[in-house]
Amino acid sequence: MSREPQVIKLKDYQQPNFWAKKTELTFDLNEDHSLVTSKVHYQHNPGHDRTLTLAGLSLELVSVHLDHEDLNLDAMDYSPEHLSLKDLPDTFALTITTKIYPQKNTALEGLYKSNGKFCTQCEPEGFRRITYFLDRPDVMSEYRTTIIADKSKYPILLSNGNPVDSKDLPNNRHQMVWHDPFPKPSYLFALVAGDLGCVEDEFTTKSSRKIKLQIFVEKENLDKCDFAMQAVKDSMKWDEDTYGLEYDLDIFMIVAVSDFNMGAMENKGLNIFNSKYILANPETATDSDFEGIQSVVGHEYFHNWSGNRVTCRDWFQLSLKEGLTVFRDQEFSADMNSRGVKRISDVKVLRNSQFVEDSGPMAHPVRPDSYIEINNFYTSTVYNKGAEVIRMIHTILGKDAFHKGIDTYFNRHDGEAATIEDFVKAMEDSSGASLKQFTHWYHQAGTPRVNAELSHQDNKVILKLQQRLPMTPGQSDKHAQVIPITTSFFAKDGKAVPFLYQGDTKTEHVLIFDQGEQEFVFEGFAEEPIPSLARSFSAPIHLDYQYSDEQLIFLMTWDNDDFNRYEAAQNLAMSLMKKRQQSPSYELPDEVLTAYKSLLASKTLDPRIKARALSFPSIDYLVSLEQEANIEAIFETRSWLQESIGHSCYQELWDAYHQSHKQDSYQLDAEGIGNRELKSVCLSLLLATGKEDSVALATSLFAKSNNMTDTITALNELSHVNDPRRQDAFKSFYDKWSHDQLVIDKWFALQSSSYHDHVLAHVKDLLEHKDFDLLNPNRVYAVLRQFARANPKGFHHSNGEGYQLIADYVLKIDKTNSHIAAMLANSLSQWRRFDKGRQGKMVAQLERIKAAEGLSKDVYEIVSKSLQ
Ligand code: 0A1
Ligand code: ZN
Repeated sequence: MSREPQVIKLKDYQQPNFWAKKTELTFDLNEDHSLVTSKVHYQHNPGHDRTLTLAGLSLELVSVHLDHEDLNLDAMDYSPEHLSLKDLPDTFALTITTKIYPQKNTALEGLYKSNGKFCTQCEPEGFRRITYFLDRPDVMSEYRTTIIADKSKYPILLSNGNPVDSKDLPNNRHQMVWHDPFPKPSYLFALVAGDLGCVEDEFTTKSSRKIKLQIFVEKENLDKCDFAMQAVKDSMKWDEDTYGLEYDLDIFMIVAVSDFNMGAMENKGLNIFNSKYILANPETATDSDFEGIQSVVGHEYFHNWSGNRVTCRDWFQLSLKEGLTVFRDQEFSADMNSRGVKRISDVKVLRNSQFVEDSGPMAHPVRPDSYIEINNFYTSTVYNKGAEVIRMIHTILGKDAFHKGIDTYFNRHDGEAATIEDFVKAMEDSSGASLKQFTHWYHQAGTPRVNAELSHQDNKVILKLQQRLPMTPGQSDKHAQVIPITTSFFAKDGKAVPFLYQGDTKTEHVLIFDQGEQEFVFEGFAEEPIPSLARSFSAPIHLDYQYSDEQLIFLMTWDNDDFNRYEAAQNLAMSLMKKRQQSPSYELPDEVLTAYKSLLASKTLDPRIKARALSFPSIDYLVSLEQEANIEAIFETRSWLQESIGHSCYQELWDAYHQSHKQDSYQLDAEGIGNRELKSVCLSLLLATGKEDSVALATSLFAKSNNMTDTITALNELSHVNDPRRQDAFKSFYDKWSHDQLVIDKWFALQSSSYHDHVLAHVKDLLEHKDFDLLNPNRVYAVLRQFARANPKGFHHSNGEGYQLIADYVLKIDKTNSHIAAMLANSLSQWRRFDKGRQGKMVAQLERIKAAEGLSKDVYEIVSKSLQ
């Protein structure tokens, strides 16, 4: 960085001097450059200065007209980054023409080209790469967009809203005009131009309006859109049934593109997706790909209300739309599939990314109060912890009051740019409850640690809770938070005990724990029960309760909350690993093995819950729980646990594998998905033993598989095998799928996360492979992010070469796409969690990045905060 970048602060928020009422855009799309003309009708904001300063980025200014006057550019105050006009009247139209180069735009923000198509990404600040504008979310304007392009190359021309006009022009060009009647901020603007195929369907809303649904993809992919289309219809129906929210335009369009920085984008009426979240059929996509598609399609659709109809006043309020929309998409998926399994998946994501983030130098509140680059704040804290905060409001107020609150929020703020306070106020007003203390969840970073102790006297149980919120960067003085602890108790016969609390007797109560230390007294216990606390993960906390292994086995068997049953298995695994670390001769006792065997044998348990109980906490999560983690010891004990279970339960795992393996039939339903997941976990534990027949089993599954889920299960296992069967499998996979980019991403990713001994050299080879493309985010993620995040053995090799490789690529990629470079740089930020040797090596790479000439502010923010 040549100079210290500016820090943007929430407390400095001010309304703009002018509002943009109407925006008319004309795009003249060409092969070398494009011309954009924006005619914006501005209105003065009373009481504010009469200077209008518009944001730009890498823009070439061609002309400016103020109403009808052609302004002399030589006398104007402008640069590629801004354009400023003084002493303006109350209302006026400003017409600006800019010249831009979408073909050279590798940042994938603003207008760019992907695979021959023009497309846009404007959130958060990409619109300023198109034209000079008040590119901030509180400026909402009605858009009319004209697109002009070559008719043969770009027969499809799309923008937000409804199509209003189209015509042919001379020189084989044509134009299309779109009008979006809903005022929106510039970050929701979208344009697409290309030669695309379209899958069409229809949805009839609850008020009997017919909505045309269109998914645009490259023509060879038209057969891979059915699942996504069904997800659109399911989302529309779910939002009507659950919240009474109906779609508003006459047409809803989705376009899939192959170069995209994130998952997808909710542009009004024209969602643009990373093709990974649209294209799927059972031959090319895994069960988890299908789940991802359903939840991302839902997420973007739900933004039409939580994000578009009611948007954010400023980017500090990002969680207002993202936390709420993630909560909505999580609930949608839970309703469409298994609620328990979904909760386990969501908590896993939270622990593996948000808890890790919250315990490191990038920890920030759900509503941050400052940033250097807003792109760095599309984090799991804003998204996933934000969703947990909404979920806690739901738990505390109850479903009915929560839904009333949502109604109030949308009715009150429809068409506005709102704040998190507005949301909380709507919840308070409609429920009568005070959420004042609750809002600490929005302002305080860090994962609370809750310590629980239980005592039993006569027929009473006393639960003593203590909470502590760790210090995080810039925040040392913390307040007690309101933590809902959903609680049940089990008697020795495995039944939930009805108990008396606050005048009510039932088997489950939500405790509102809002002081540093608090005692809860319950009545109705004939014997000392076993507690089941924070059921369904009722709050995003670390809960410490000293269970014995025997109690954990009991809960694994009897708890009727799917999540807590899984949780007991996780805690048991952690307890066993700890015992092994403390005493290297420790072996699994018979009771533990019997518990795992009966879990596998259970006729009633959902196979997916079985599978999850048999998969153990990730290395990253285990590291995040330690001060200076001994990663080798963590790695060894985790492998020991898998290997011990594999050896001792070999026959049971073998049997469960074969019972789940329905060779000839493939079903994309709960039973099929459950069987495939259980089969995968069994195979993994069998292979942990290294036994020859387990490798043969994986090889045979790979050879005979008729669907991508089984193929990837087998290839993943073979990827760690140190013999030619690994290379053979990868070669035949590549030969079969080299034409399909999304499948080849899997091929790259599995090799990058392999635990074989020479993986670093192998990753370097992959980076030289003819199909590797530094400009394609999915490919960069498949190789580099996968290596840094999913291969702790390779990335954290004690020679530090993994860190060096990532730093080399951060610097390379920063020159073309700073957003992706910053995400990659983040993988070095957890250095404090490791031993002194690794710390030194990670810091050296962070210092090297920080010292580089011409660093983007995205990467600068990550590395400088990591080093603080
Ligand atoms: N609002 C989108 C996320 C998104 C953010 C930034 C992007 O490009 C820089 C793209 C998408 C969502 O939550 O789905
Ligand atoms: Zn979102």
